[in-house]
Amino acid sequence: MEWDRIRKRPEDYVGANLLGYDECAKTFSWTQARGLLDGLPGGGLNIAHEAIDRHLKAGRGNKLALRWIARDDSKRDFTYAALGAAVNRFANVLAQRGIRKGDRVFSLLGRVPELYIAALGTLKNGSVFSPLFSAFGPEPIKARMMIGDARALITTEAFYRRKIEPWRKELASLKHVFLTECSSSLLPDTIDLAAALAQAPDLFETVRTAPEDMALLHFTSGTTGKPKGAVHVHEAVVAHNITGKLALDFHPDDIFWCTADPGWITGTSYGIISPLTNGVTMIIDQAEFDAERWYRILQDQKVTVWYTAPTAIRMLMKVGADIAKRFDLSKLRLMSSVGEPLNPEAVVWSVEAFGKPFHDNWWQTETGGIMITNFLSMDVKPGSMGRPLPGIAAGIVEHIEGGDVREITKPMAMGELALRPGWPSMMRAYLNEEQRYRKCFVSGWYLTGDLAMRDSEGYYWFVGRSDDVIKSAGHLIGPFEVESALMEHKAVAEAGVIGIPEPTAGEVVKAYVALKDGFEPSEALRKELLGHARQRLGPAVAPKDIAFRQNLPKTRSGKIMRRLLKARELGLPEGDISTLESEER
Ligand code: 6R9
Repeated sequence: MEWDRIRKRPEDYVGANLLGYDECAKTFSWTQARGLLDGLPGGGLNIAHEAIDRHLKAGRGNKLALRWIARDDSKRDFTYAALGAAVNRFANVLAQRGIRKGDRVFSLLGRVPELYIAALGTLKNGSVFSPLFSAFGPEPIKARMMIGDARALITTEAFYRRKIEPWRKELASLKHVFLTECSSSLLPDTIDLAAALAQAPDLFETVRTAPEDMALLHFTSGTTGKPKGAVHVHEAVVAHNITGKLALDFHPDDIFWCTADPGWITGTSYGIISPLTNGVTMIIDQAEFDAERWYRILQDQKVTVWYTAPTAIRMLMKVGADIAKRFDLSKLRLMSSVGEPLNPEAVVWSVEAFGKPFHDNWWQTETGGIMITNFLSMDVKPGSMGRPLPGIAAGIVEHIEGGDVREITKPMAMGELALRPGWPSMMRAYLNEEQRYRKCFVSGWYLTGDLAMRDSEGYYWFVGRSDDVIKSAGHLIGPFEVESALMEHKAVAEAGVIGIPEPTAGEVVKAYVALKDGFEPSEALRKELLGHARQRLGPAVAPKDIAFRQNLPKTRSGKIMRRLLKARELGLPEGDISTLESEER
């Protein structure tokens, strides 16, 4: 098989929503895309209305909206009507307690029905939904809920005890904590969500939100400083809806499975909103990755469109294509992947295992929706992220004097991936961080922080990040947050954190630590620090390895040179070290 190009034949994309890329890109308009949705009277727009009520109005209430598969394989089905009723109950639960438009409602949940009900009920109530990753430890949770001014939280009793209760008193804004999976005696200052839902009415009139009202708050990490809260508004639903049609090729009869964690933006944009606005049926699996289980779900649920991530694909590769062939996966017509570089081998392997390629796509927390993709109707070039969505103008730019950037049009020239701002799901702010937000926009471009190249056919190729942010198993990790947690330990004087390549997760977190006087490196201390970081940060963020150093390389202004730590770890050239202050002793 050809490695550089997987050719699509017309029978591979019969009935695709996007046919003829150039024509579609030329005639596309966001106004038209907005016209596919209902809106609210008086020019309003509300994501939950578009995801549910629009279908109920059109008589599609009996359609299956979601099938939830529990860890023990038991199942719960929700039609659009049943989901709508549960969502209304949740919105009433919020409204009854004085939680209003603009108030921030956080979730710390796995993939359970309450997550979907809470997300949509929050939006319907005009409040702002902010999902957290349940593998976070108390520290990242606290930081995000403080920045976000959390007013309410939905979580399990077990998470609450371990991750919230120890510091809850420090967050005065947090007035309401709703618990799922409660034991018989309720903890003080908490509300049993099931009981509250049971007594709430199942009718609720959608709060009149305007297109520019804040709807979602998604946290992301930078190189320095605290996590950033990317603000998204109700108008984002225009992009969620149309990108679902164009990039994931949603048709009404599709059965869609998005494996993303709910704490990650993919879990909201494409794990909740986009499939529902498109009226498809979603499959939700509570359990973690397991190759056989996944193939069984694809087969038994007759999944037609599947959205997953490179780490999972590499784990499937490890167990081999033969297992895939034991299952009937003939219903599967589109497989997509996002979050990290998808290696060309994985794309080629997918053709062997499934008879069709994975379609890589690219986007970010900040962009709210898919920006670049390999379309069903286009040849796939393994290793490339594909081409920009209609309505999205992308470019490769270089930094020039005076702080400006300019576009490089030469094919395969490397530069920073940039986008022309203006699509509906673009973040509107980093919450309370005007300066950090403004820095993303230069010379009329939004700078993504990723390095990439574009070939002569307009396909984009990912090169790497232009900053020190780490992507491990699809999750963005800010080195500063990890360094700060390590520095809290009494033995640590300095910490530098980098991502090092690892075949399955893409990158894993490694920390370098210099000790305070009076402490000596030892295996026992190394283990203690690993444990400390894991307890504070949670397993998804904590370093997998820690190495001791006498001193860490720093710039003259005192910044730890993570780039140099990385070059040394990997045996690469050290590059420009003119700002290095002192060599390690
Ligand atoms: C949706 C999401 C964004 C960063 C992004 C880039 C990396 C995402 C990628 C990819 C290579 C792809 N990334 N998709 N790198 N190929 N197809 O992942 O959002 O968590 O904010 O991460 O992930 O570095 O800038 P987020």
